[in-house]
Amino acid sequence: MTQHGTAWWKSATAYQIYPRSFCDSNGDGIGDIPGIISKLDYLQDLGIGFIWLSPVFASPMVDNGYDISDYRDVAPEFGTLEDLDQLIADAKARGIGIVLDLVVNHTSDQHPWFQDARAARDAPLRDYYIWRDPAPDGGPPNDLQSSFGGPAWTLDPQTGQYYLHLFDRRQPDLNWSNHRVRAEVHDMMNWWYDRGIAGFRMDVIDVIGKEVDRGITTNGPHLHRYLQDMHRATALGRDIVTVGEAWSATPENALLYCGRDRQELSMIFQFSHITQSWDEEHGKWKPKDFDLVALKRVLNEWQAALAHDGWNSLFWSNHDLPRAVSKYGDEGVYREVSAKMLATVLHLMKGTPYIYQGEELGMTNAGFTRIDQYRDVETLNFHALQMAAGVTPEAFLHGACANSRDNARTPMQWTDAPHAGFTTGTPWLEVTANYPTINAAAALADPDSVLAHYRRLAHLRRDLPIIVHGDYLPLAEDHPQVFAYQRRLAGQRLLVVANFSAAEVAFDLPDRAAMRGRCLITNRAARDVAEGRLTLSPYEAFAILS
Ligand code: TEU
Ligand code: CA
Repeated sequence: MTQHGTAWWKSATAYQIYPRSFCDSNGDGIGDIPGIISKLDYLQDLGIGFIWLSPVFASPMVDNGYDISDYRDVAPEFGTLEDLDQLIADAKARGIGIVLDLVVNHTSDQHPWFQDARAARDAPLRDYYIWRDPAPDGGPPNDLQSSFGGPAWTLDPQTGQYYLHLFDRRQPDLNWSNHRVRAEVHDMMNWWYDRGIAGFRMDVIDVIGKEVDRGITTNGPHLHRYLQDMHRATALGRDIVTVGEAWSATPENALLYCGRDRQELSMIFQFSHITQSWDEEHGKWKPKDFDLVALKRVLNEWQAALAHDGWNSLFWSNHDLPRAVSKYGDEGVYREVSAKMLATVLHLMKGTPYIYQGEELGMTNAGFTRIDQYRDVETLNFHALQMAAGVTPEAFLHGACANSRDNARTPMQWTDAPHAGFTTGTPWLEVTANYPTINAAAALADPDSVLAHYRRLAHLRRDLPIIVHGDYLPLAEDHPQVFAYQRRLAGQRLLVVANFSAAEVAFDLPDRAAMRGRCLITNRAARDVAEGRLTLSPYEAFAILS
């Protein structure tokens, strides 16, 4: 095993916290850092190795903190810098690292840099952002579109030029081709590293190398040079983890980000298993069922691409996506068993698994059916655009109910008390109605809960090198209901079989995969033998080790 092979973040289970919705300590309806500190015992008991904390920095909160106005301070609704230092220290004392969210493709329009830049064409920091003259007809310089709908350019009347924003107009893009911008980011990252954080998750990092005049945003010509410069200036000599959000990444270019000789990132979040179930034309706003064969193909391709170099990050959900059990499992009678099945399949693959807060309880989509229940800027922007384009409110809400980002942002369900024990005040976003049954207190009291299953998986990963380092061999790739694979390390073998359907399924295990051993984990009756024709219960999943 090489040094690279034994990095601490490979045997860790990660946990993502969306601070606004995790735990409110002071009754203002907004989750905060003292609230997170009060739940560290819960997270330690779950067995996690690091927390990815969505942004807690000063922000006008247009995009819940993904619009930062001061990279070196904490938003008052989340607490103080001292609270964050305390969180870093208290987590470290429990063997948990804190990974902060690096949102540097753009700032808030309230950031002092943008305030300076927009004041005049010759402002000292003008070139920190991306400005272009209007097209001859006065319109935007080109037809680049914002991820949140509409043109990616907004005219700033003060100076008569357009500025670029790949997200909301209140999130202007930084000009990464300016070396002063890059140096500012590096300084800021080192300032945080010196405070003891364990790493950074890097927001939309695949767009920083853009060349807007050629219409290139993702995977631009300068991307990897910037990432290598960043690594050299900040990460070198530190034992940290970095994970880049890269919607455009493919198995073909993945190693450019995370290959061992690249000196760029530890791993990336790739999204091809997510987007394969999006509508080709209307994206996520027109819900489509996922196809298990396609899903397996994509995940298996990523396993193959990073089999000997690089590293996968494994996730079903995050703060931008629907709840895992709602999307890939069953919200009804099989909720718990299907949530455990999904966890089993994901956590026993090769890579670092990420649990999104509440997933370990089998939390479900919000399922809001009225537009006034939504708070997410992306949902509200698209709603306005689609209404203007003549889409019916029902059609839009049908899509939002399945895929709006607010589905995963409802408050964490701690207890069966009012507002799920998240707050004593009024939560900023409605609590999901099922909290009296789905909550952490109930899960902690039940040895068979989804939570207990996640805890087992995290502990197995810590104890068994085959889960971390074993080779991955896909099985039954064309089976329409079953996800199965084998892991191998030295003389050991691990078999994982999962039924992705609510029906009983007959599954002929290939002879080469037949197993007799020890049942490591299951959501049904224990099996220690698997050979020949297996009859799998609805959503059954098991793993056998020999
Ligand atoms: O997300 C990137 C991004 O492209 C998403 O907006 C995505 O297109 C959409 O949500 C898919 O459902 C990152 C953050 O994770 C997100 O929360 C931010 O809003 C966005 O960047 C801008 O910072
Ligand atoms: Ca609060």
